[in-house]
Amino acid sequence: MAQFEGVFQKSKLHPKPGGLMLQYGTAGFRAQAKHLDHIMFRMGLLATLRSKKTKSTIGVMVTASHNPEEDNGVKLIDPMGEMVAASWEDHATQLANAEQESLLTELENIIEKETIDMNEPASVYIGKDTRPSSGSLSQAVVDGVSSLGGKFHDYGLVTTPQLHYMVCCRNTNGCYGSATVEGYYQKLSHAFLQLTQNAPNRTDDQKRLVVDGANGIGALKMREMEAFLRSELQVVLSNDGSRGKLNHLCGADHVKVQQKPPEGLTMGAGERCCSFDGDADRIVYYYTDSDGRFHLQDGDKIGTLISTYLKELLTQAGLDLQIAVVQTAYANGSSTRYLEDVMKVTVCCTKTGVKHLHHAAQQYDIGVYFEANGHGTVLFSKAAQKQILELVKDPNANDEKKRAVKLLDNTINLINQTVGDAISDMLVIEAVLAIRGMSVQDWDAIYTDLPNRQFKVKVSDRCVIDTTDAERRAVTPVGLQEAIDSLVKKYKQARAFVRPSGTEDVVRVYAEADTQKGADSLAHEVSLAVYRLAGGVGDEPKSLH
Ligand code: NG1
Ligand code: ZN
Repeated sequence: MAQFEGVFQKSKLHPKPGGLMLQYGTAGFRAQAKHLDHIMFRMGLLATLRSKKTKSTIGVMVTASHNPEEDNGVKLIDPMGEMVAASWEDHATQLANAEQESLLTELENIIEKETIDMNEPASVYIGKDTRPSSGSLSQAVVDGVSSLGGKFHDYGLVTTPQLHYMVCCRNTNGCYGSATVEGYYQKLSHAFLQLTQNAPNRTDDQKRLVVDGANGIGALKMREMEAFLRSELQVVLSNDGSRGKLNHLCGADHVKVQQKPPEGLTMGAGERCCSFDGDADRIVYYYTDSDGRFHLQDGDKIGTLISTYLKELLTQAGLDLQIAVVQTAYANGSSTRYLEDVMKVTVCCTKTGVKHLHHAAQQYDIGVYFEANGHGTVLFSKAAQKQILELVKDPNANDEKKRAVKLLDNTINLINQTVGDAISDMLVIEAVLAIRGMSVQDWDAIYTDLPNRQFKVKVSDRCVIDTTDAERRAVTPVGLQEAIDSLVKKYKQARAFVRPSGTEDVVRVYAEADTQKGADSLAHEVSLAVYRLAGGVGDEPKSLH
């Protein structure tokens, strides 16, 4: 234990409140910021061990994404920029919950289980969002890394996807790009400018985009990036953090869940608008029509737009690559039907949580994955990228093929393949709309969403709900699925499911039907079934109407 004396001494400065238990959930640890100092120190320790184990740089991002400003959280990033391996999530939970006196024992358990050579060097990249608590919490991560003798690079304020990008750049020795914020802007803007050359004669109106920065880090980074885009995208930035509170009545999550525009945004009729979330790894688009009706283009519409565009390019380029769209149970039924029946692309459904979608997307030549809430990206297999690059260089390819494959190549460079990225996704969408000469209304008209509603139900223990079939059916408690089935039968084109949240202490209820009234009423009836059969607490769920 002598080698860990420094850790032991330092850990006293980041004591764990006795009895506090937290779990590494869907998106790392999340809680009120005041409970997280010891977690950050310990995640600094764990990232250092992970770095020694993988002989690579590991990332630690301090953020609570779309949660309220008072919360905070932390996510670990693996060598290729992906979420940390599942087995290490368990180590994270163990280490986080060890009482002060057993911290070193827990650390040694992990070292032993993973056969880590402590003589290996370690390198950790650290980033943080704009929350007031993020500064001191990221300092606690630094303390953790240094107390185990690891090296760190603190990028300070960056979006979550920027940090994922840096980690990937570092571990591919620059093949993915240069590991600086400037390198990120250069790579993406270069690809964007190349793509928009295929859409000449655009008016300033067409280049204009209203962006809701959720009063967070995405707004700061958009400002920095603007000059690189050379007016090919003319961003009108709102909720830039100069006045409003982070994620408060704004941001992608608010817009998606409330199905209405954020506050603090001036929207002209028909004007293209988008919202980032608090750490800029999610995006949704929207507009209001001339009757003042709000139209949302969520992750499903984004996935559809991008996969349709890519499929068309593959056909033009004559490339035989399999493209698939990965969704979750929250995907609107209309989007799934459109993709399968009209576009004839493979659709696959996974459990909620980016890591599940990411993993499924890796199984295809081209895997487009988006959660309905706007988190997503596109993965190109190594073989697919190789075929595309070879065709780019092929002197015998005809003009149509050449044009298509160049577009594919630039699109690959514009996409942040490590993780969903609001800025990168926004640029891809803007480029696709420009190249295809589509307005936001044309995009919206690809298919019509089924009306839907999401509710939350508080229960005493949300773990009593166990699900199967990519969370579309409840296995326990007894009788719940039967109750849902018979409720669904009462409505037309209806579907409903329930699952315990991985980020909040609630059960989530989702319903869709042929009318909004039907979806609302079905969601309410299912909420009541959850409340009654799964140990609801507090007031009974109330009807919206
Ligand atoms: P939970 O709380 O497990 O539903 C939410 C989102 C996920 C994902 C994570 C991480 C919904 C219904 N769920 O998970 O899609 O984004 O947060 O941020 O939107
Ligand atoms: Zn986020």
